[in-house]
Parts: sequence; structure tokens; C-alpha cells
Amino acid sequence: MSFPAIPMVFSRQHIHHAPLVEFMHGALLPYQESPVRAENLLAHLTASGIVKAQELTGPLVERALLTRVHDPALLDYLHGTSEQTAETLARDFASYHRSDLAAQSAYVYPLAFPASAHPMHPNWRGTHGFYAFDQTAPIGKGTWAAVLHSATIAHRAAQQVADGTTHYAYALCRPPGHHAGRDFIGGYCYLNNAAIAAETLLALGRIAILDVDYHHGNGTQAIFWDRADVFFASIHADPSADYPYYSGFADELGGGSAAGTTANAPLPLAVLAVDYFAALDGLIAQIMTYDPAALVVSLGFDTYKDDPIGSFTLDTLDYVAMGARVAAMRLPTVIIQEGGYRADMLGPLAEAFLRGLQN
Ligand code: Q9C
Ligand code: ZN
Repeated sequence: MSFPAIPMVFSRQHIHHAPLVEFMHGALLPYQESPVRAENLLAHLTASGIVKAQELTGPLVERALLTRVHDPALLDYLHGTSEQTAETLARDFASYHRSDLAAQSAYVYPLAFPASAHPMHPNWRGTHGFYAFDQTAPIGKGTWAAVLHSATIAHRAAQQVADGTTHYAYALCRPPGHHAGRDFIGGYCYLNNAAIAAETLLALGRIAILDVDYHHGNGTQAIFWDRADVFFASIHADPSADYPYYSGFADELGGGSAAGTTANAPLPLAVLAVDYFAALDGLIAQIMTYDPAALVVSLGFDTYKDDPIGSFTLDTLDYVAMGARVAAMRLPTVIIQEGGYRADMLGPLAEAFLRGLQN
């Protein structure tokens, strides 16, 4: 039996966002969330014939939709900082009397984080540390365009599922989004692409998000924490052992009238595939009980056995099984690309997932 090719929305604008380094315990490491990730996904999936590639054209996602997910002040901060990158670097290196270094970086990183939840000085609202919860979401001059295109990819994929053009759509988003919240960035994420897709799908009825990235989707969870119209389920490495450390525990269930519409399955770093799938099946059962009109999958391949920053041991065929489980939910589905850092394997792993979806 043959299936129609899955629409894959992509853009080349992401290449203008390419930080070189990230910082860990005093060491500089290559920035894991690199353009080659999306390039490999695009090349491999296009060649595989499993997708129908749609290069993004036309208008970018409207601010009115973005502000359903994000604080306008965050949008303005991202846009403004992107435009002011050179001036910010010049000013901050000058403050260290090291203007000679300004040419060595093209990305602004947070310099200070508010130690209190209620910063006393209003100027903090204008600093990177006010919005960032870590140092892995630097802003360069191409960042705003890249994140707007990434969000638009998610929106466009969701529109096609919402209007019934397709049962499945794959959004080749880069940068990823699930660590970005209403007014915070971090974990390589700036705008929450999955949340934007969910907002787009709400025209169909209530929506579920299944986040299978290795890391807890803290941003998505926060955005929908007290909303009963979106169910958020995440399976990820135990946050007491791995990033993002402060959320993703099993007792986080949603707030207020939305209690019970968040579900977390934290797993040990050495989890076996059989236990991984038992936990995934548990989340899927909860989603089916919620009875959503459509599904968003936050798909990360950092659960792969050879991922450079993950510790799970899933193999290629496990992604076929994962896709098959999503297919069995029989829901109109938008797949949002999140993490996964073994760049040369991303294409084969995405193909495996999409093949499972079509089984
Ligand atoms: N330098 C996604 O997979 N690790 N983001 C920071 C301290 C950040 C992962 C460790 C990992 C972010 C979308
Ligand atoms: Zn991840």
C-alpha cells in the first residue's frame, strides 16, 4: 500500500542563525544546534521521496498569532537585539576595555541573570538575562529572521492540517522551540513553534501536544500550564539528572482549572527501549482519554543512542515504532522538529519516524 507524500515545510533562512560556541563549566564547545542539522534533514528527506518539500513563501506569521503565545515585550526584545547586535557587542566589550574583541563574536549572550523573581530595576527588562534562563540562546543579526521563519514553518504546516488539506504535515523548524516560554528563551529556543502550531489547530477543537524530545519541553508546558484547551504530554530524561533541571517532574500536572492537562514521564538516563515505550504508551493513553481534535508532536532525535548530548539508547527502528504509535492515534497531526544533534543521522531518523507514521 502506498501513502501520499507528507508535506514538509522548510526554509533556508535558518542559515543566518549560526552561533559558533556554547559555554560549559569554563569550556567553549561547538554550538550543537547548527545549520547542518536542518540541511541534512532537508537533503535526506527530499531524496527519500517520503515528503513533498514545500519551501516557505508568502507572508510570515502574524504578530497577532505570535502574541497569543508570547509576551510582546519578548518579541520586541528579540527583534531589537537582532538589529542592535553590533552596537551591543561594541558597548559591552568596551565596558571591559576590550573593544578589540568585538569582531570575534557576532552573537549577544546574557551577561547577568536576575537573582530574584522581582527584579528591582526597570532596565532589567531590556537585558538578555531578563528573558533568557540559560546561555544557549544567543542573538545575532540573523536570529530574528530565522526564528520568525521557523515559527512560520510551524504555522504553515498546521494550517494545512487545520484546513483538511493533509492528515500529516512535517515542519522542518530550525531553531527549535520547546524550551521557549511566553516570556523566556533558552535551550537553543526563541519562539515556541509547537505552541504556535497548537494555536493554529485550535480552530478544530482541543489539541494535544506530545513532546518526545530528550529534554523536557519546559516552555511549551509553561505556555499551556493553566489552559484546559491544550493537553501537554512530555517524555524525557529525568530532570533531576539532566537539562532543563527545574521542570518535567511527574508531579507537574497543570494549574487551576487545567489541573490534569499536563503529563510528564521522566525516565532514567539508562532507560531501556521497552520501558521507554511503556511510558510513551501511558502518555498516549492519557491523550486519547482527553480526546483531542488534533495532535502536535514535538519531535527531537536527541533520544538517539549516539546523540552527542543525550543519554538514551534508542536506535533507528525505535523511531519507526514511535511513528507507528502516533499513527495509531488516528489524529490529524503536525510534526514539529525540535532537537537532535547527531547531525548526520537526523535524516535517516526522521525518515524512520515518517515511515512508521505511514505504516
Ligand atoms: N551548557 C533542545 O534539544 N544544554 N535543546 C545546556 C549547559 C542545552 C537542548 C547545558 C540543551 C538544550 C531543543
Ligand atoms: Zn532536546
